[in-house]
Amino acid sequence: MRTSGVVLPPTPDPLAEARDAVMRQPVVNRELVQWVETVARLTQPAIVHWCTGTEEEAERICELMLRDGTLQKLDALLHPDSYYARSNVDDVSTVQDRTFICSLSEDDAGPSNNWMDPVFMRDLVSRQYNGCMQGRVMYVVPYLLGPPGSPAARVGVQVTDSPYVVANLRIMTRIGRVALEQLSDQTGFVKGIHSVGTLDPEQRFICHFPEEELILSVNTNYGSNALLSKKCHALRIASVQARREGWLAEHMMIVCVTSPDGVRTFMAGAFPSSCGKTNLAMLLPPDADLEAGWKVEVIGDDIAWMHFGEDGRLYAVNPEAGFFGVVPGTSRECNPTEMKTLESNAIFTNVAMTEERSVWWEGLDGDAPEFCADWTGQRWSPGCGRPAAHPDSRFTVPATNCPTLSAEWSNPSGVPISAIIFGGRRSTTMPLIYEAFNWQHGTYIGATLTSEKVADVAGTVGQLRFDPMAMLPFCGYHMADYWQHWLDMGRRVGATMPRVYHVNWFRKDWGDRFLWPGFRENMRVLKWIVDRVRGRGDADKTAIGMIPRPQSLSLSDFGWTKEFMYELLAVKTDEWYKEVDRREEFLSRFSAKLPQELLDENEALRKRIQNAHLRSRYAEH
Ligand code: GTP
Ligand code: SPV
Ligand code: MN
Repeated sequence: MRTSGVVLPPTPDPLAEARDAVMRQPVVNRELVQWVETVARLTQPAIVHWCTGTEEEAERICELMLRDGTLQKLDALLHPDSYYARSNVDDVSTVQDRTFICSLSEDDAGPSNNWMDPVFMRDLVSRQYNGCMQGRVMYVVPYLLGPPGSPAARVGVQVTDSPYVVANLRIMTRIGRVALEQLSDQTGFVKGIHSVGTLDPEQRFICHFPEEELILSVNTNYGSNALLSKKCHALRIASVQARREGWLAEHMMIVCVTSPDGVRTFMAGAFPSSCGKTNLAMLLPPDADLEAGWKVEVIGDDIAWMHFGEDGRLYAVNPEAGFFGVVPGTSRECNPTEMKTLESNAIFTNVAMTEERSVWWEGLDGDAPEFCADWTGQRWSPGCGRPAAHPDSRFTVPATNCPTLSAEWSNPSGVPISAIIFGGRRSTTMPLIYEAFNWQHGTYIGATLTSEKVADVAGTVGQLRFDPMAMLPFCGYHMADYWQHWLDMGRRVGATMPRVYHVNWFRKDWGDRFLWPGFRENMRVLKWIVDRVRGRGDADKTAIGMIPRPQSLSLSDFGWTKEFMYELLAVKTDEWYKEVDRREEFLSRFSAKLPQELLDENEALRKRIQNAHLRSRYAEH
């Protein structure tokens, strides 16, 4: 019996091979075998390849892609074991308008999701799948989300005709044997089918069937449209499971902050896409803090699954095993740890490639190359008027590449979370940091999280968008039910919820410059949070929440003026009046199911701002 392999000629009966391959796996799950057979009958591949996750398998798959030009090898000295890839020019980001929640009831998807009838959608996508893998390989990729042996871990199986997806999934999750080992004949698993198809953006569909725990994706080969383990499974499907089972599946990074006395504080942080999770997770403390013994370590950079422990606290695991991070803006100056993480074993997609087979992007340290090939393959030179790297170009690297990866990252029990941090890009209104009064207030702060749009291809910069808990594109069910679930979690008997914070690294001065240096200096904010959760740290009670006194952030060593610190931490009532009105309008879009508590919080905030305004007027006279 020959082993399955991508370089071998087509077998006459791919299904027989699938059956044989799965019989050689440690556990046989009949449902899995039958499902794979059904998919193969529909898509008609020449070969069915069950991924085992070995080095040799990865090498063979990459070899195949080097030959057909999907991948290019980067210079072995500059970027050991790293590859360069380009996606189709109209397949470059996740696409909200092609993403569907196909729950049985439209009301379960809610106003912030695109809903489609599950029977209609399954039929439509199945027609796209019909014979779509003829003459090619169908890869079956069992993957594990979460640390092996963890009660929080879940299995998914993605069937795909894209070797590029297999190579990325292998970095992003634990694939092959380790996943099948967690799968007995009784355990359920999330099913995902993906085909590159024609890449026609008009026929692109990313569909989620929460009741069936099924994901269908077609005519795309980029990012989490195609790597179904990430947003489709670990957030959209998992958020539905989490609600049903009493846990949280969140778009959050996870870090461990160790203070000089050796105490570890675990924090989770939800920032909308491209707003700083990876950078905060890989934060290198300023030299003075390093010398004093402070340490920040990564547990996750994008997704957190949080379950109650026996002590009533929330314990987080990172379901992923790699980072799929934003490239532009990454530099040694801003984030040396992130740059070290990228040194080897990386796949870069949609950045620019230089003559010496190195990569380049906007924001990288040093000068731009005289010329290079841009993300579309065209000749590029500085000043030509186009970016060389696509604004959402990304890298894929194994988590173990990161020099500051915490030993706790694969702890099956997860880590106890003391603080949840929300933050978006706000040029006004939001102070550097504030603390919620309690869980309900924190839930309200998360539910009304906003961010200004960054420069993208559509070119609508600066527009303010609500992105509740950074989950707007990723919540697999009705947003108001999701807020209710957050409130219910806090009311569970014996629950000790984390404290909740809101940060803003992006407040600007009159000259449109960032007030705050950000990056390594964000450590000052993390240290204040550590102080607060340990019952210390000075704070003033304001209308919006608890705000640090400037001295408790030790800002004076910046040599900044009082006025400057005021700009950074001020709560300006005129700005907050507008904010409260915007929030009311946003919350009311979820009217029928909206928890009353959130409206109450908004009204209470309005009153506190009015009172603060009156007090300040009174003080003036
Ligand atoms: P997703 O992977 O899309 O979920 O994004 P993310 O939240 O992990 O964002 P990431 O850390 O990759 O940051 C995205 C962009 O924000 C990059 O261009 C960074 O340079 C920029 N950024 C991150 N942290 C800071 C900061 O503290 N200050 C400033 N000014 N920019 C920052
Ligand atoms: C995000 O957009 O939040 C990402 C990138 O992390 S992707 O996984 O493609 O959605
Ligand atoms: Mn993300």
